Amino acid sequence: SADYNFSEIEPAWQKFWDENKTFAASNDSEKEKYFVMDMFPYPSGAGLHIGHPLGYTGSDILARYQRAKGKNVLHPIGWDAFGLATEQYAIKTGKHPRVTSVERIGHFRNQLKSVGFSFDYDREVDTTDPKYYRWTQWIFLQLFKRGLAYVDMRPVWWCDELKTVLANEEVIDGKSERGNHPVVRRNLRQVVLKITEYADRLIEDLELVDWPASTKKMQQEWIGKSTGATVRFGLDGLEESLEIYTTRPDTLMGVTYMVVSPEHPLLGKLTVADKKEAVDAYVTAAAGKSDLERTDLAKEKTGVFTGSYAIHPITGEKIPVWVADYVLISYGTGAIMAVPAHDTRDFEFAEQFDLPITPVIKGSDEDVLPYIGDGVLVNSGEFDGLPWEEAKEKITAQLKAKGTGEESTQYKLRDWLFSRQRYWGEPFPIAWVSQADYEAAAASGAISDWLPEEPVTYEDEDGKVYALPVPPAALPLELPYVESYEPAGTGESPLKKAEDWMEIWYNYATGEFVPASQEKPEGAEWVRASRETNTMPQWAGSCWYYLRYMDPHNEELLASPEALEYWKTPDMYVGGAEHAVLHLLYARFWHKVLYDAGVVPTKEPFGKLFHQGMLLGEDGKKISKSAGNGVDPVSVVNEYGADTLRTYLMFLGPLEARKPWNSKGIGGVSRFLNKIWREIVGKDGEVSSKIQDGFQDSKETEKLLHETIKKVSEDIEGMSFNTAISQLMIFVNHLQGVETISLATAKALVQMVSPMAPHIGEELWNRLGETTSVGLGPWPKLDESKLVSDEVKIVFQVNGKFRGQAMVSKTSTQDEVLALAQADERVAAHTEGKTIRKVIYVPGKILNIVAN
Ligand code: ANZ
Repeated sequence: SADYNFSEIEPAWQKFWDENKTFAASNDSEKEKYFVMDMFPYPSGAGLHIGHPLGYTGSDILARYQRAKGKNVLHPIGWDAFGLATEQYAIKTGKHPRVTSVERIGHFRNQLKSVGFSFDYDREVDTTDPKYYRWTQWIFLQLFKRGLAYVDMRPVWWCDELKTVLANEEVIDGKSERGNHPVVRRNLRQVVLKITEYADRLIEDLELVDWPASTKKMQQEWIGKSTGATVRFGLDGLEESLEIYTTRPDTLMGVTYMVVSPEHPLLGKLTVADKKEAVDAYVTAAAGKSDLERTDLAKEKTGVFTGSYAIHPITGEKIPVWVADYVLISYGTGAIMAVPAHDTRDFEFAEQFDLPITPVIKGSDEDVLPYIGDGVLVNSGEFDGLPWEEAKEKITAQLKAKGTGEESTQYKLRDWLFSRQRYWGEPFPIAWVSQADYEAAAASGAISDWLPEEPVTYEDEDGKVYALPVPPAALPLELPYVESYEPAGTGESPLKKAEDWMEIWYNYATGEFVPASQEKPEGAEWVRASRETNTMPQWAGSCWYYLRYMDPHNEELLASPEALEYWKTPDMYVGGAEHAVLHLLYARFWHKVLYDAGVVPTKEPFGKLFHQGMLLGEDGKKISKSAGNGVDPVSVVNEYGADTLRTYLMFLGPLEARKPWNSKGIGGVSRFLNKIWREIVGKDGEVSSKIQDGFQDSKETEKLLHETIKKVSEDIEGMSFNTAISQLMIFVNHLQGVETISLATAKALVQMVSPMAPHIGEELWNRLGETTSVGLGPWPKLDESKLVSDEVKIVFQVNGKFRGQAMVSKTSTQDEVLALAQADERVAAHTEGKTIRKVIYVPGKILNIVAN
């Protein structure tokens, strides 16, 4: 039709892309590769959120641009479909998560397609597909055999209402972040991964990646490496000593009291009879608080004196030992030496309980306490006058000589609690067996490659049980179907209900199993076993999905070595900063394990990372259901078209900026696309008569065209899409004012618009006579020589006086310039009726006519 009718052309081109697999990446290509990836969505009940097309449009523009530039582009999508969101949606709707997952994925895929993303849908991954999680389980076995997995009783936050364990980050003021329900500490058996073994590499290798500085810093702080000393203080009247960790051994002479955390194993012994009641009450109260609350600087300090004293390792003085919840059991040794003169928390505590405050570091005369800065030692006996850095070493050395302390490095990073008491997750590929059966399996050699040096065990009611890995060839270990997947109130996984799966006769050589209720099959490899009741957390599937995209249908390997070598890692990874810590840290950890295992050729999974900023509601507030300030991308597509939504999302401001949605501006972008349409399509629906094949564009048009090619290309590569669009707007405005344009220029315009607005791009490309997809290029070629103008300004003078000026070609002859000058009205007015005596021409500057 003659008019821009997005609701007609958009579905038509989407169908074309689907049918022609226009955006399929090839694993067998001579072309340079380009891998651009989004953080994949979890297809929850709510469907597409405006934040999805925001980031996804940015990466899609980049993908389309690189494809048009001739690269072999891998731009995949997948579904992070295990986890709480899907499970809860299932519980709410009464439909099994298997069913709802498939439904939600289908719905989500359709919504994404309606926005016109150039994903290679043949490479979709779904973390809940056994063909996918077979490899998630396989990677777990890699961790298992390297001794990086173990089982432990862990105090975890338990929420009765949600019937689940929560992470520290999910607990705020003793309530669940979601729903605000009360939480309690509970000891549950957990599978734990030794991410702490990789702490140093996870810090060091941040140097290898091109990430936002703030994200690198957050990773560093999360790992929280600090160096100091552990010091053992003797205890008055007790055999044990109290070990503390400090980053400031230089302040040892300023210790005026000690603190143990409420969970400290020595607290019972330290507490004297008449303090017992108060200490017990205090410990109970502390159990209900989160770490965040306990260490909150703004909160009033609380604590109780235990009645016991520690002995200072240098002075031999008696120092009171307190219990207080600002000391956490999970960090250092769970006990501290308190130096109120130089530590803010200790200072507040000392003020609160009237404990002595002894300054031992002097910066200047005006130091106010607590003084946190550097300086020299005072009130420190033999160490007086030493600069603090030197004092750290001297004091640590003296402690070491006495055997009461040594240098020590601590990390905030804890081992990764890698299990959930939930149904909708990957089953652990292990079987719990007796010690005798474990030893028999080990001796048989059947799975010796996959056994850790130290067996993974835990203490069951009936004794110790041992974890045998499922032979990799028997993977996946499929999640059994259960009717009722609601979590049990006991903290046990609903998997317990799948009794025929849980209690089994198990063949350790083949991984086969039959229900324990049946007769034991023949053969020495058949042993009695139980499955693990926990499932993996949702992080598992998202730790390695970028690798599966490279070779998603491989039945033998996670991905072929050739595919891994060719695609390496994403050249660009786009996603929200909310994943700056955990997802990225976990994925980096797994990647390094796979690197150590020789599976991947690179040390880091994501060389380049970009965070899109948060899109706020029209009211400038964070979009939320309760605020009712959401923007539904699908209704914007229906009203204005996907191309307008995409272009507008990018035009709102820098992609990385946090900014509000503004429905007022969308009409302007819609008009911009209409204007482009009008430039190319005539009133009769044919190519506009303004466009002529072979026409020589004016110098001005040529120059602006090449300026636009340069700016749009550079801006897309630099993820600066709003400025690329502005430049296109300038160019289109210019073209509007021009009578005729060449077909080549029209095509260049269409090509440059199409990464942002691909449907109108395809349509106009096609109408201009092209038969292949605009997405496959070619991208317009920049001619640098066109950027510099070949015209110069010449000033016209008559008898030495300024009478006018004009732009003329640098190659113009004197006669040509003179003709131009004489055509100028003001020059003509001063030469009229006179005789030209002489012409003085300075090329590039002036033309002076001497006349009388
Ligand atoms: C004495 C001291 C003097 C300290 C001073 C600080 C300043 P970072 O740097 O974060 O590693 N600490 C140690 N273990 C703790 C625990 N389990 N819970 C709460 N606080 C703990 O922090 C290390 C410092 O935090 C340690 O150094 C200790 O206080 C405290 F002028 O020891 B310091």
